[in-house]
Amino acid sequence: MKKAFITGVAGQDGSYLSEYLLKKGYEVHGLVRRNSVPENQSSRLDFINKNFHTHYGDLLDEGGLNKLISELMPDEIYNLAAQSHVRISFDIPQFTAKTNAIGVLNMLEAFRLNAPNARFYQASSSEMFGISVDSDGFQRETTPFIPVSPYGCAKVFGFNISNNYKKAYNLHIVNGILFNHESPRRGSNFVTNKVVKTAVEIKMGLRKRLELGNMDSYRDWGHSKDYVRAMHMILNNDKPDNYVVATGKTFSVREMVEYVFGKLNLDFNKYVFQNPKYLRPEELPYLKGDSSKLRNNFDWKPEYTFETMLDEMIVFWNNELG
Ligand code: G4F
Repeated sequence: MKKAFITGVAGQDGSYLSEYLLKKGYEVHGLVRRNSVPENQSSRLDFINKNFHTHYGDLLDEGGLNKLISELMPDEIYNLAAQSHVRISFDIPQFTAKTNAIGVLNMLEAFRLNAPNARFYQASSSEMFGISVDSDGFQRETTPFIPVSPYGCAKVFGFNISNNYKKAYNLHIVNGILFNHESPRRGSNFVTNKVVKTAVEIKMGLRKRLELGNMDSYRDWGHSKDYVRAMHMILNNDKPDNYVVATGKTFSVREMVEYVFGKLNLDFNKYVFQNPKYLRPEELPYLKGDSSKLRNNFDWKPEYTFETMLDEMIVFWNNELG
């Protein structure tokens, strides 16, 4: 039985990845940051079975990471934990940099010193590209990074240090450069789930308005379930390498809002307003990923479309709130 260790296990991707690996027969161990509201730690983990175990810890607690990895001796390590909200990274830049940059280094050291024969997946992000776009309108593995947020800057460090460790110490380390990915399990302060949840509340008469920031940015939105499959494939290839994971299609926030409200037979112009508090000091205006490298090397393509992903989220909130 293969053993996986996942940091950020209580998050959207951590929970879907755990389910995916448990189905494949893995023993799964997850790192959970202690929170005073226990439901916040376990709400996405209700699939718990006998091969699933959680451990308290934090990416900034090197001693704890060393202890856990030396005790567990996992075959696969997925470093998904992060301060994952881009706008909030402007409010807490030092904490974001510590967690998303030094936290990666702490994990790499715990892995290198205790379980160097394991394989290590680093959750890198399309936010690293920032304002950089190739002339054909795509971002890909060779596109330079020009990050525009403390989050993006810290993720670039995580990407660079993991590549450095791979070469310097001959370790099996891979990066998935994931574009935005959503699901009913997405935190409701990210734009897709905020829009879907609030639109359903408006439809039910529970709310009157939706306040957003910039509606003119474009994102390449996929589904988290499709993307955790890619994580596993990338890590299990014998040649460690870095891959973009994306749908190759881009939509503006406004188009996404229009689709969701339209599905609920609502005219979004009547309900959606801009609130400057949701604007960012610097915005990433446009993302569209070219995942040809991944698609040419592996049997991967997304099962969800932009529309089926949002439809699933609408059904979820209708059931949850209904
Ligand atoms: O949903 P978002 O907060 O996602 P963002 O900033 O693109 O970051 C996500 O994707 C990254 C991958 O590129 C990940 F690395 C990162 O961890 C995270 O998962 O915002 C999407 C867009 C932005 O342009 C934002 O300005 O929606 C715009 N937006 C407009 N109004 C809003 C809002 N975003 C949020 N969160 N809340 C709003 O009210």
